[in-house]
Amino acid sequence: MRSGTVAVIGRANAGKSTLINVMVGEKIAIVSPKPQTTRDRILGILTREEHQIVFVDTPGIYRQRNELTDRMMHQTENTSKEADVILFVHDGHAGVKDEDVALMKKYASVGIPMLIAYTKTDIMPKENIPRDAKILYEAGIETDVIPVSARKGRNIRLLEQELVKLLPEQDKLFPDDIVSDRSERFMISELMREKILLKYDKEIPHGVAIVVNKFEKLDNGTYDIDLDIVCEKRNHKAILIGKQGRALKETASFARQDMEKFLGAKVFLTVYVKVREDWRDRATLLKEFGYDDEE
Ligand SMILES: Nc1nc2c(ncn2[C@@H]2O[C@H](COP(=O)(O)OP(=O)(O)OP(=O)(O)O)[C@@H](O)[C@H]2O)c(=O)[nH]1
Ligand SMILES: [Mg+2]
Repeated sequence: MRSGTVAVIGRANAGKSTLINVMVGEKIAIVSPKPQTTRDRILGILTREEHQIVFVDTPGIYRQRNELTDRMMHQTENTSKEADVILFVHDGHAGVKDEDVALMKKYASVGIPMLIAYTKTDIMPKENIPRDAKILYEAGIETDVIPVSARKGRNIRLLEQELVKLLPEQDKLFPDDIVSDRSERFMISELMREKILLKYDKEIPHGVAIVVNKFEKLDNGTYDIDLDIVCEKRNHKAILIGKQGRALKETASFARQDMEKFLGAKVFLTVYVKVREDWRDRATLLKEFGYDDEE
């Protein structure tokens, strides 16, 4: 059978995590309209009788510089060198800029087979697809470009077939029933972060880390979860909590509903907001919050 790893690379907010969730058929990574939603490398595993694709979701390429984003970019770089295939995800509805061409060329020259998924075709004029394909071709990009829409499920199977053709002949890397390498505890903290990304202006979520202090399944099947939302500034804490705690209550309730869906059980959720100034630039705190440099 064919099986192997596919590094999913692209600019922040291109639609990488959404595409992986749709291809795997389960939510393995959180999604939001803000850049830098994904902070870690996350595996999403698609197993069929005839093949297995191990998608490696990566933090999107983005300018902002701090110790956290440096680590994120480091992970993306390493992932792109170790995979069997690179799937470069491009946000089609944003057009094609010189920087896009430069990035595509960079990854095409790594020496690993590559495909370009030109996504979000559901929110752009159809005629842009051949126009942009021509721009890419004329700019010297020889990689195959597959127009897709994760939201509408367009060309998803075609993309799967094309990826499989590029994978090596080998046994499965993971057992059939595993869809991700991440724990329930990790997903819980990510779901909390996703709701903050959706609810607040990006300055706040970019400075937020989630620390799960307690994750316990009780005898009656319900979960007792206790977590901290760590933010960078006192005024962010005030905004997160809101008047009489209303904002926090709302965000927590929104997160809890998703956690219950994910765990298939009732959840008791306790949330605190804490301040740790400049944690994104402090190595010990990054480690404490789970943003470890594995290499
Ligand atoms: N209309 C439309 N929107 C999409 C599609 N795919 C993703 N999106 C939206 O694009 C935004 C970004 O999606 P993500 O999947 O979080 O993007 P990402 O590339 O993983 O972003 P980072 O993790 O920040 O690098 C979200 O608001 C998605 O709902 C698509 O096919 N069509
Ligand atoms: Mg992502």
